[in-house]
Amino acid sequence: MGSRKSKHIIPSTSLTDEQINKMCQQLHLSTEEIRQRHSDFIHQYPHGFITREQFFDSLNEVWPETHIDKFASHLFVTLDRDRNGGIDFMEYMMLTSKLDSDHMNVNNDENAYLELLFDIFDRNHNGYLEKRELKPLVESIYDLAGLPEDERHGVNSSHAQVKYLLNKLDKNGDKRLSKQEFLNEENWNRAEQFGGLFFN
Ligand SMILES: [Ca+2]
Ligand SMILES: [Ca+2]
Ligand SMILES: [Ca+2]
Repeated sequence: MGSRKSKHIIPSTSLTDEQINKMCQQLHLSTEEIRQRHSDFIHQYPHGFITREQFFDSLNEVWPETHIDKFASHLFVTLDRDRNGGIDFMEYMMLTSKLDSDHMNVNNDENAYLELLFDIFDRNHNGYLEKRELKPLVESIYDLAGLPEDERHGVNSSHAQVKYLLNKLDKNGDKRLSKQEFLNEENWNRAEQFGGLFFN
């Protein structure tokens, strides 16, 4: 047959023992729990993956009043590890493992939220958030917090907020944030002005 589009997703509705074992180890869940979640997942997504459109729709349900598109794009790219344009069960479980909640309501676990943000925005996967990665992070948080465009200037411009965050969180002064620096609760207490947007 002729050439296929590169973004061809092969429907997969079964789980191999190997996949189950891997998830048991990585996510600290029992085999039964994984099978149950898989069965729920397949019930909701009979082809075995979440399309980009479905993903955006479900986030829109969680945050109906906010502009989630940019954040959703970043999140989708992070989750779609094999870059095939769909989130399969294993990719999906990486998200739920970080957010132990059905609706991403993570107020009671700020660290999980921050860790997820770190992973999403560390786009080159080098273990640091650099300036150019912090800007989209700030913009996404503004979107999620519903900060109007016309209020994003002066001290609230993304440029100023990146500077502010680096000033508060970058403890060793290398102009980038390690995960440790980013997850440090004490640092965030000092960066309260911005942190309020995360946790309100
Ligand atoms: Ca995928
Ligand atoms: Ca990085
Ligand atoms: Ca640093």
